[in-house]
Amino acid sequence: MNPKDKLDIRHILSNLENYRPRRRGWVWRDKGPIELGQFSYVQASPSLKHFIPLPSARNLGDIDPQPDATITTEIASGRFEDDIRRMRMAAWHGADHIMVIRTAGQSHMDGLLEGTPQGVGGVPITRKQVRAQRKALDLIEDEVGRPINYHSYVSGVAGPEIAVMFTEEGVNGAHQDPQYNVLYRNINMIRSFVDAAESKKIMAFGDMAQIDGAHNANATARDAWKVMPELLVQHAINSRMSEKIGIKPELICLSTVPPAAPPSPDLKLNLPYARALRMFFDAYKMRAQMNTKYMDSSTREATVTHVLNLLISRLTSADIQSTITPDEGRNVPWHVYNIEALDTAKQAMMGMDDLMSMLEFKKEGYLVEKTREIQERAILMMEEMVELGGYFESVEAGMFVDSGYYPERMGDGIVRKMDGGIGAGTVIKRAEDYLAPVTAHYGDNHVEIYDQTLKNYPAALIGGSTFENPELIQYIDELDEEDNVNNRLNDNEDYRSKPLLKPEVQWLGDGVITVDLFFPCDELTAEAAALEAGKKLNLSSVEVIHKEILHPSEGTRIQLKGVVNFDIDMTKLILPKKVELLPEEEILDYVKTHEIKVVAGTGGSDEHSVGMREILDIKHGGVEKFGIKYHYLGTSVPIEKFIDAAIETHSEVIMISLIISHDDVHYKNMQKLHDYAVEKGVRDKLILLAGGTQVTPELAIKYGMDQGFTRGTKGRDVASFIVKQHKKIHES
Ligand code: Z97
Repeated sequence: MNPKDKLDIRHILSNLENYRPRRRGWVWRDKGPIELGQFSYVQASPSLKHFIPLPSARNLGDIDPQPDATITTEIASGRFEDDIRRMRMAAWHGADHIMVIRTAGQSHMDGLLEGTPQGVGGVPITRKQVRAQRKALDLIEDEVGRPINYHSYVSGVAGPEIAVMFTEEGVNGAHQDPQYNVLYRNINMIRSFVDAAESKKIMAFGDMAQIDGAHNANATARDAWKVMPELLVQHAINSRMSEKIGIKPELICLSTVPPAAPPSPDLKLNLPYARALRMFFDAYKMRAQMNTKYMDSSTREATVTHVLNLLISRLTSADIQSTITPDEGRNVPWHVYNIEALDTAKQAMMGMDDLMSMLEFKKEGYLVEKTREIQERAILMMEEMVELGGYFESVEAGMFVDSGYYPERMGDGIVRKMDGGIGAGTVIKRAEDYLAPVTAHYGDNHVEIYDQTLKNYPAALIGGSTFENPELIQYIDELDEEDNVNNRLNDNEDYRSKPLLKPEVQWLGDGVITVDLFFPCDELTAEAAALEAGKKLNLSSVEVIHKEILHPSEGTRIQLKGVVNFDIDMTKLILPKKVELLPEEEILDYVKTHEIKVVAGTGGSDEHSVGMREILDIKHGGVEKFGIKYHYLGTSVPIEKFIDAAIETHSEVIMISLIISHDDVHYKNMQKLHDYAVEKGVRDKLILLAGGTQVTPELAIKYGMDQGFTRGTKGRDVASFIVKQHKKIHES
């Protein structure tokens, strides 16, 4: 794939019936110290072939250090074809674990779905959808130069069928936890555990990483921090079962969620819990994710909680770092928020690189005592379960997701009956001569009755199953004539094949935009005013997605979403010309023979000098590097002084830095500079340049400058312009 070309979804879909995945199994990142730019990193992984670095990397040689932990992004747009584009963006930002959330309630569907229907809150997981996404990821992993793990769910009444399909299609990881079925989907417990045994056996064969479902107790419990002992119990049940069935311990991942979030004392609650967990489950891997319970509609708040969670991940060495989109609380996870969450993880993790070489945990006191207390409570709970007769009896007794802090019990736990729930009574005992001639089958398959030598390979009786002979796989393209990807692609084809653009948050051509507003009034009035503003802006489907009271009467912030009804014709856009820079040698040669002097400083009452120094100093590749001499006037320099100093020092160039943009003071000062130069009769002899993060070059020119320079400017950009302009003045 060429980074300049869009990923062609029709190409992905073509000949899909014959596509075979390249590999089975999960891949961990290459880990180890790396040297990058001017820095050394310890908890790191090699850089990608193609990447988008953090914005500030601009000042650090555009490096993009990758953490050692696998980084997950969860995608849930409901249209798999749009998810694919998001996956590519996510991979460039550092995701190597793509979790596809499935459509609401797929757990209750008793069999495989086929085709590519649109989903709600996720995509219906089908063979065609999985194959298309794996094929796209195969291209994407080549592009970024790192394996990408593809992941979804092996839960619900179709668990074993899905596990088989995932193994056939090269899915690399899956959630599998029978307790999830029992507690949250009311699927019969006996059926769930039998299905889990079968599913886990298949996942072990496919070398898939398994993530458990304990995080759901955190999201469900009334006081999430009180279920800490129970979470240890849930992890123990699922991981031990998986290990006994044959999943390698290094592929058994505990889904850990910090049970609390600010304004609770976050670390005091979450750190002992994380420690308790890691000490008990040392042999397994930790997959850390955020607690969705505390994700409201503020992306800012979610991001801070995420960073605190990332601190715990670094303090306790998480193996997989999940990133839930910070807009999860609005239930509208859009492209940009996946990327924001990935960048948050990358930024925080690399910012905290090698933290534990500088710190150590106290050997006594609160952390040790609290950790032990949580562990003791978990063991007590296990003991009571054994006394009651086991897991099934304990669920019947409502021991799970009770809002008491065990052994305290509030009597509000989830109660399920052994003979109740979806699929009750569907498990039957295997007959004496039962045989399933398939690979990776759980339990006694009685193969020896048929062939003594094939105990570990019953599928040989039929010449191999689909795991060995993928040509036996039945590929079904579409079942629904209306609800399928072909129709969706035809509907928005204009945005693929014509030069048309529409703003988008998740689906091609969805036309959704968000508007950030502030109204100087109370919350109710502000909300109504925002909806009215949406109408006046000609938006349809207007909705308030977030509000924040800044003060009960002084003001409210509103975030609004709405749909626009226009297209943008790309052919009619006037694109700013890309400025061709002079080669460095040419600039150097010119300055050698033509002395160029600059007067520079930050103007008005502006004290921000860092950006300006970067453009001036040789150290940062500033204009000085090209032989240009400068006279630095300092900060908060009165505008007139620039002109007077230029006259005095016989300088032909003025570089004024203007960062403060409040009330457009930066443009007002540019105009003042120009006017004063005119007044002094020197305007045509001077090159006036203004720079600053809020400077728009076109506007700078409008306000009397020869050129404006904005964020991202390097010394060479300015030196190149000066030389070109100097030539013009002296040649004319
Ligand atoms: C996550 N952030 O990490 P259905 N099986 C398990 C699950 O946890 C889930 C499903 C199946 C979250 C994502 C919550 N998890 C969402 C162990 C859902 C989903 O919706 O019941 O069909 O399957 O996974």
